[in-house]
Amino acid sequence: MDTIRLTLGEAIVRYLDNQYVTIEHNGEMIESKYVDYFYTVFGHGCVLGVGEALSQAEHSIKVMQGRNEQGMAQAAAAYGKMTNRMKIIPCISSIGPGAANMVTAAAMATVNNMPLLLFMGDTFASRQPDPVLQQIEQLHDGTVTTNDAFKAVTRYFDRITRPEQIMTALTNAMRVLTDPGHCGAVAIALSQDVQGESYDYPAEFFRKRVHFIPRQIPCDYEVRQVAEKIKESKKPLVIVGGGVRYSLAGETVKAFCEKHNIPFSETQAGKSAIESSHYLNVGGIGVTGNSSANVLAKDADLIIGIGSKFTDFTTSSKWLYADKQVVTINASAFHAGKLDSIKMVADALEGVKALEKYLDGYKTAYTTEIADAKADWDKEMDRLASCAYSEDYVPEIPNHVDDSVSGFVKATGGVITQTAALALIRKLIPDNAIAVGAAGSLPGCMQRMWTTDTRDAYNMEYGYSCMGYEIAGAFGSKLAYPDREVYAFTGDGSYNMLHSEMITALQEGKKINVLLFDNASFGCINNLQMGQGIEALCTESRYRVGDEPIRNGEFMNIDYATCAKGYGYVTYTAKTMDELEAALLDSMKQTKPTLIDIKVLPKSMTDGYGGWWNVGCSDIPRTEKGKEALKEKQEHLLEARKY
Ligand SMILES: Cc1ncc(C[n+]2csc(CCOP(=O)(O)OP(=O)(O)O)c2C)c(N)n1
Ligand SMILES: [Mg+2]
Repeated sequence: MDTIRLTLGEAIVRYLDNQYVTIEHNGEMIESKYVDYFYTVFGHGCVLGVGEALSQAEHSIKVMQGRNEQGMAQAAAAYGKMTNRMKIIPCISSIGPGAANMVTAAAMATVNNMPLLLFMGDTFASRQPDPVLQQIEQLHDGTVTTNDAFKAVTRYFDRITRPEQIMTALTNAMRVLTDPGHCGAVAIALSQDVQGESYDYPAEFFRKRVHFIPRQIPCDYEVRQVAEKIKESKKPLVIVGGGVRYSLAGETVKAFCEKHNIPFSETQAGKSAIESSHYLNVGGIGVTGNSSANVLAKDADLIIGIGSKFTDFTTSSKWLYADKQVVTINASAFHAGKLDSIKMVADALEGVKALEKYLDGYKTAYTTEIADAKADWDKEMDRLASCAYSEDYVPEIPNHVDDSVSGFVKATGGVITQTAALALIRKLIPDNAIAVGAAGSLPGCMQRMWTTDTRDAYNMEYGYSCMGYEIAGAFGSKLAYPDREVYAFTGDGSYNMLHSEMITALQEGKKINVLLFDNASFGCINNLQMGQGIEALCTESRYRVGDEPIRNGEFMNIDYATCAKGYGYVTYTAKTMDELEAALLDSMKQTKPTLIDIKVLPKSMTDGYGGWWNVGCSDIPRTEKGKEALKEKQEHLLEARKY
């Protein structure tokens, strides 16, 4: 057997440089080199091991310098998503805190089925330096390190204490990363000393490997079962989930819906699989959905979930259509089996294609309902787009501290409403621009209001809704699509949580655009708090008055444009719609990254359109509003699906 003597670090780099993936689409094989970039935050736990190999060994991988491990790994996960899982950016951190910083990102990737490969420095296998700097030292178990925290949030975890173990670990990593149904984060802990230890690896291990991403073919029995339910139904509604995007099934699902006249709604992960302007596209569904999708969902007699995991919030799955039959097409038997469905375990594209055999001349009984629901929503969109501040302005969200709006205007001078800002941004930026977001009130507004006719132009991380993904995710999206404008839609809360990869974007010469919606609040959480009758507390950025709770003071006015200017971003402050328009137009002419600090009125985000979800609340409410909230919850729970 031919062997080659390499250190563990060198073996990892050489192996990853030789991986390719391929998927069949429209009769052609699409092949992609799997690793073009490697992302690092070096520390003593990795700089001399894998770091040495990345620096010295021969390879074709571009190595990037991360700023914060969570941001780095979130950018990498976004890249995996936006390349439709055809590429990854492996990340490496040091031991201890560096590794711990990646746990959040690993969870986020796993929840969203995004491919993410993480390497973390670990304690010495030899135990000679015991404790090494940053070692946790558990008294009850000598084998536990910080890295054990990854076990709860990854689809595969391994710990390497001998250099030859990496061969099975990397084989398993590729299995998980290319698994269409259960793709997620892989974390491989590398003992600090072992990274530099060498081994006679079989040369065969490093040959070019092309990993075929299989399309799960459904079994005929399940196809017939699902087809029967569709044929019995007069008013079905399709939910397009992220699986439709990953399997490149947008065109197929669209043709299916056209042929049978079935309206389709979209989840956050499914948006931009099919064009927004399509006459059957009724838009976002669920708690963050719009009226057209939610009205039709209530009226439907069958829900057809394609590539959706039915998260309660985005699909309102346990209430909106609690009494309706659900059929599913999903590459994962786990997700397909939810909501007591009649399930078809299949790739979205193959599953939809297979149905045709049994649907004969099936057509739904819809007449004008779809167009009517869409027309109603279009009217509402026009209203939202024209919401403007005035003396007698009434905010969209009814529950607020008396001076929430006036106090904000006084402190910042900003008078822009969030809904009008979104409509203007949509009008001005290119249709193929990629919109990236994750948390706060923006995802709800955008699932309702954001439209695009360009594939893969929307990257909303709403499985984990992790604050901080917005900017990191924008950078990852830009690496995937260097020729398209990319916009991070972030609230002030998310911006403050994490924006460190702005510097990496600058360093890499990648233009991202940060749209910072500063309402000086954790706006959506303040809405939830006050909507349940709880007095505002620590959800608005107000100065503390004496020893009083953070509730009544003046609003803080932070000049984010100046902060970002210091990094080297081209920045703008927009307090009026005219200023926002001018800033957007100018930012499109720039080649450097940009940031617009948009001062948006608190409470000016969209309200609900007929969804409901169960949030834990006190069963001994102390206020009238709290009593109402509890009563409403109990009533809804009676109607809700129990499992
Ligand atoms: C990492 C993380 N921590 C906490 C939360 C809970 N959370 C959700 S939204 C939010 C506030 C968001 O504020 P901001 O970004 O300003 O958005 P707004 O609601 O004001 O639009 C918080 C704290 C979260 N989603 N992610
Ligand atoms: Mg905010």
